[in-house]
Amino acid sequence: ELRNDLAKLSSPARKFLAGDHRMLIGGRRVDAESGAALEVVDPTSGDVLGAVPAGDAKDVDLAVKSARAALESGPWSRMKPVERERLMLRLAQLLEESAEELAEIESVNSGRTIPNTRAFDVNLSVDYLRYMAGWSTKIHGETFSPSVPYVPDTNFFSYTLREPIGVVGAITPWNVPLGQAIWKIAPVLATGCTMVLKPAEQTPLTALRFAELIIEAGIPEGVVNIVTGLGETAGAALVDHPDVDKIAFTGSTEIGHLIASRCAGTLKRYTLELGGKSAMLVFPDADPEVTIPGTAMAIFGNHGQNCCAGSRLYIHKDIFEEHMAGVAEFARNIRLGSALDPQTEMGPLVSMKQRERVLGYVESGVSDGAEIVTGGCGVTESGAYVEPTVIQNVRPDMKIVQEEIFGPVLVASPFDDLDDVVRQANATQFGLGASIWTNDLRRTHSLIPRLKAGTVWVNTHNVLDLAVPFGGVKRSGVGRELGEEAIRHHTELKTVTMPV
Ligand code: TXE
Repeated sequence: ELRNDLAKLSSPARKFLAGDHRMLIGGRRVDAESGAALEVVDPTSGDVLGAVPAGDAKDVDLAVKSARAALESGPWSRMKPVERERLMLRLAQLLEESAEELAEIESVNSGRTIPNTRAFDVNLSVDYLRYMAGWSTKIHGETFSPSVPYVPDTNFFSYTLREPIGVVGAITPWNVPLGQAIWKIAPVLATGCTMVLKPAEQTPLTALRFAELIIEAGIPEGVVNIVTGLGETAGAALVDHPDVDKIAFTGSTEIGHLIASRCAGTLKRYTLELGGKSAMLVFPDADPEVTIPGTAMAIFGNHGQNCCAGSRLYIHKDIFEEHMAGVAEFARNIRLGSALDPQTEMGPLVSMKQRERVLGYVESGVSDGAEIVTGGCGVTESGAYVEPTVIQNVRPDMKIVQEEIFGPVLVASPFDDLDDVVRQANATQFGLGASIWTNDLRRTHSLIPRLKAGTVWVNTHNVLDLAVPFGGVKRSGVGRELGEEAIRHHTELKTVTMPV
């Protein structure tokens, strides 16, 4: 079944999809000032699911003003951390109670299966709201005993305060839509900041449903504002707005560059979580029962639409054929289908545009002389499906080895020499993740410092822990999300000094 049967949805999800969708500004559900709207599409069929407001600079300005007011004079600014914690726990509870509805809406809009959206957009988000709620009451500065006083003969006492960074502009992508939004919302709430969220134009629906839960939880008006719209209008207006203190962005490296340069104008703070081309190094001593499904799922999980997807596979030459045969068989056995079909293991990509982009990369690989081992095609005329694809005979300079494809496409090569494979693993502009598959501890420890990546996994890949920092080096990003690092990136230090 390659189309979604929307009649099978639960009645809350059907009701939401059939209703009008509005943005959230200053605690009110509103249309765009211009009255313009954007269509939202079901990628399994290309059918239009509905429309959302096409917000622009005017709406962004209203939203930033309401975030500023909430930061400086609303009840939010006077609230004790323990009260923020209570509101966040209430929000987590409401999300948990609406889990099925939100997972269904997300699946229909993004093409990903229900087990996937339930796990990564809903359950993980519930956990993250709870985890971050705990941080609300644990944010603190440091004290300094007088040590190197600048003025002779006087002692000074100094301490630091960790204060909210201010109004945060968050811009999120479509690969894990609600999950990405809540990665941005939770630290804002924990630190007492306020925000304007601009979700990806392809997948805005769950953020708008979540807006209703934000109101229901009793989060004061203006603390979280959600403006839907295009990147070049609503997104750019948020980045350029003089009254936004920080941009938290997840998306392409290209737009990340643009945002960094625009933020320079007002010296806004920014964190960027950008693209990746994560390498996986497989050694002969590792257990094939672990490495074959492990490396295959590292790329095919979430249809390859993961920033840290294991998209380059380097296999020791002694096990190259065996490992490739296993991965190719795994790929061929993945059941493609519509997101709502319980038999489906992989749904469509997010859009036909993304499908064309991914298939374009496959074609470029073939014309550069690479060989398709399995897959390589689209599946239907109107659905955004791409077969799980494995490619070999690649050279390090090929586009398919250098650029992020963001689809179910794996490029594989054999290696012999350790120094050479480390050089190849590091030889892209990206540095988000890498994984080492071996049972040799000495080799593991010697390789970890040599891999230029924000995360190195050992005998696993793509595993995230909400308490553990996540982010990239090189052009994969700036700063870290999750864990205590997210708190640091949403606060500013204030130093206080007095004579004693
Ligand atoms: O990303 P964009 P796209 C990569 C992946 C994918 C490629 C293109 O390789 O194939 O990017 O995807 C907003 N000012 N990743 O085009 O454009 C946009 O509206 C401000 C990796 O969808 O970066 C959306 O909300 N904002 C990645 C968000 O940026 C702008 C996840 C991401 O869109 C803007 C997504 C502008 N000028 C794509 N232009 C990851 N790291 O996981 C666009 N946006």
